[in-house]
Amino acid sequence: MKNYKNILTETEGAISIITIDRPKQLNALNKETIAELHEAFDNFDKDEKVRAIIVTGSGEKAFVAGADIKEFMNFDSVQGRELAAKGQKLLFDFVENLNTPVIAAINGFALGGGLELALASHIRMASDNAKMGLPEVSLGVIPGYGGTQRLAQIIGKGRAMEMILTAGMIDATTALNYGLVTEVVSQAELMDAAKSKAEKLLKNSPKAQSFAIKAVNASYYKNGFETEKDLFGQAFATEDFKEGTTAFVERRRAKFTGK
Ligand code: DAK
Repeated sequence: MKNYKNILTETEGAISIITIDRPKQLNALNKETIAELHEAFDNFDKDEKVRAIIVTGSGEKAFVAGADIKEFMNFDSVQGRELAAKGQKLLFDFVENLNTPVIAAINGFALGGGLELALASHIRMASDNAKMGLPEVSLGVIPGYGGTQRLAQIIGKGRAMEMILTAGMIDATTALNYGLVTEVVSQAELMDAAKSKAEKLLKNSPKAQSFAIKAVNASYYKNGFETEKDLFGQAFATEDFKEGTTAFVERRRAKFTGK
């Protein structure tokens, strides 16, 4: 297992965990951390034994308190654009379109780029002390890592507009009511709850899951119905499809290989 400077990685069975580990800076995302996250997500995604990835933050206070303000505060518009484009490509769009399902275990503040990382993940759950928001306009910028798009997609335009324009934070109960997270538990229970959510993913076809992720995402970028049809067609050519349908007919549990 590779040693990183700003993140910790571990694998338990088929579940890998990435922990952003800059607790003194409330796990703020600087360029180096984004590059390390890219590498870790990419490596786990390419490892056929890894079937679910949990991303969380170190310590009891924060998931991620945003992009590292100290790093981008002196950037000009060219550097700002470059930062946004690079960050999107390496981390946010990258995670959203990963083949392996990603669960964000939001264990405290998820602000700015931190909430945007959670929004790019496929499943979000939170501890009851979590606070979420996009405070960018309070810093004179706008969310630059897809937050204006993905927050509205997930909780609706009205609520997203209010959160973004007020730069305010919502608590875990409100996030649950908004559908921003699907489960809230105590902080002590969060990782076990995330692992048990991950376990539920393991019995299904990884190939079909990766197609489903692409099909769900497609409607937000281009004609999702066409993409769904393409991927639906492609799924018919997989071994998992054969195994899944055969197991159904034979009344046994499917043994998927991801092929
Ligand atoms: N960046 C760097 N350091 C941070 C940080 C951040 N985002 N958030 C916290 N820290 C650091 C603090 O500076 C402090 O460091 P020391 O002073 O001890 O050295 C340490 O973490 C502990 O923070 P506090 O002392 O502030 O702790 P409190 O409990 O008092 O407050 C807090 C917790 C989460 C409410 C507070 O830390 C806070 O408001 N943090 C900032 C939240 C925020 O505004 N985050 C940034 C969102 S904006 C862009 C693309 C993307 C973005 C921007 C530009 N371009 C393409 C240009 C994205 C921007 C964002 O993410």
